[in-house]
Amino acid sequence: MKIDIVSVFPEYFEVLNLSLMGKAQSKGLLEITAHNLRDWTHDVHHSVDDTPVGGGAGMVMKPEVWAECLDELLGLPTPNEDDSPDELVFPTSESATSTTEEALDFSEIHDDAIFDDDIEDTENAGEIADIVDGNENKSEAAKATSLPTDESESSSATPVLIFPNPSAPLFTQRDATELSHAEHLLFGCGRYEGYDSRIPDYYRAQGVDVREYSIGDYVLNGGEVAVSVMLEAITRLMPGFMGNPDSIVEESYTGEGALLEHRQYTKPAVWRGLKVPEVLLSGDHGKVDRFRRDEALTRTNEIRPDLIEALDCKALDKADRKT
Ligand code: 6GU
Repeated sequence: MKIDIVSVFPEYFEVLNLSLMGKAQSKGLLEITAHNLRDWTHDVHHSVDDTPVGGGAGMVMKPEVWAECLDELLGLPTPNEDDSPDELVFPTSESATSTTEEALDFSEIHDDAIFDDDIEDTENAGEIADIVDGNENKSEAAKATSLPTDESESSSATPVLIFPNPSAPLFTQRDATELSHAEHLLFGCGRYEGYDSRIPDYYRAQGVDVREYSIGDYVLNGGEVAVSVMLEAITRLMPGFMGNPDSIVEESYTGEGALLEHRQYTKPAVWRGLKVPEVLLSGDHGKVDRFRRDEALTRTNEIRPDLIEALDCKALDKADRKT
């Protein structure tokens, strides 16, 4: 798998030369290149950002520098700016004006919520009602934990272009599994308040498979750490990456019946007065499997009830139903 990463801090990715990722690179399984976005600037200050249109704090990464870089790495022609139409019409045409017909009455969701009067109703607001409805929520959670059916989806030679973005859908094990079959990934790390949203829009309009992902509900200073997280999740699923491929089969978040894993113990059987559960020493594999399965179910129910909600009934066995 070929991996290109663009960042204003390419040094961040030196850690990828360590451990299993480093080994995979020496084996020729992975070819990782970290590029400096500033190499595509032309001004003396090598500037990559500008103030946000519409006002607000912070800086936004400019589209021109990113586009020169991405055109080159994706092997796409850079259009002559003079020939560009005044307005490019995207397949998912987005107008800047808000539509009140589609707007949702947010009070249905949270009666006590306080909204900023300055913020206009959003265009897709109507869809939020469906999500809060619950059904959509479940299928999203189910999607997040189930394996993709079409594994060849992203294995074309054109890179899959991935932008870390705290305001994007969550990156899940399902995404990692799908992307582990890709031949070429290109990550674009944003900094500051993010990147101009027309960058992903433009490349989608060019037919590129563009993804935007968040790695969790918290804010980082930039996409670099998020890319490292996604890369580790993706590459360890590649055939030949792990010494023992069995170790990825039984893990949490894998497959239709995704549960948190049971607790783990090694020897000694008693350590500082704390005992390993008796059944694990019994040598009865049936009983051990049952114990671990029950523990996985009860722990998941306590810690991540959303995963239990998303469980496919078919993933439960008869004994599970009793617990
Ligand atoms: Cl992908 N980027 C940043 N900057 N913060 C994040 C994130 C990504 N995911 C969670 N927080």
